[in-house]
Amino acid sequence: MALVAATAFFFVETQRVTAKWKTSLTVSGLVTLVAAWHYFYMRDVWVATGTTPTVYRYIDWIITVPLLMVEFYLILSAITKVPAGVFWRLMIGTLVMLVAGFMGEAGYMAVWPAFIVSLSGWAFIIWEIYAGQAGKINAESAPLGVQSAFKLMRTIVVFGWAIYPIGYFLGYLTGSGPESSMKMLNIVYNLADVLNKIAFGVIIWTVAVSESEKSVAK
Ligand SMILES: *C/C=C(C)/C=C/C=C(C)/C=C/C1=C(C)CCCC1(C)C
Repeated sequence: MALVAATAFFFVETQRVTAKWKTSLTVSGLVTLVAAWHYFYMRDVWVATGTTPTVYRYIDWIITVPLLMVEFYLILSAITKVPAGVFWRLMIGTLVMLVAGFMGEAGYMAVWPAFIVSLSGWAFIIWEIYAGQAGKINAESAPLGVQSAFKLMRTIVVFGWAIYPIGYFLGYLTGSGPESSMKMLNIVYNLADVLNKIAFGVIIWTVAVSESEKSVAK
């Protein structure tokens, strides 16, 4: 329900910001919309079968995580010209991370190797937004307001996103009973989504509003 409310908020607030920031806010709203919809499916699976709704969770992630990654590209594009390579590196890292994670969780691959491959996809994304071209463009060409939003967003990608591999580890790699660890896995993933989808969107909203007000003032 928080995801539904956040969706309404982001869409309505697009009216308040200048044209080049509208896309970023629309994407934030799409992320929470797609996730809310999948949570209804996930809840039904959980209630009906008592099992982890892995397939719906990953259908959600394969749509929403690339959209979250695009936000880095979009907020930089709102202020300067960004080469397409930045976009593609973020997408490739995301796909490696999610496809390997799915194969591990769904039983198509052993859980440990899948974990390692998935971690390396995530590491690649982190490298791009800190030390790679995306990080450099931010440091060199972005106004201060955008820089601080970019930095907060990438902190979320490190610490907020770390919750998922921890959940995977607790759910699959600790060797406790499957029943109790599945509950843990789902609680951890659910809480992580609140932070990484709603709070992430709110950061973008903050910079979109403040940058828009600046350009109106000028
Ligand atoms: C809105 C949903 C988000 C931001 C989901 C993010 C998911 C991850 C960062 C998942 C990462 C994983 C690893 C790094 C290793 C283990 C397998 C995953 C897929 C849980």
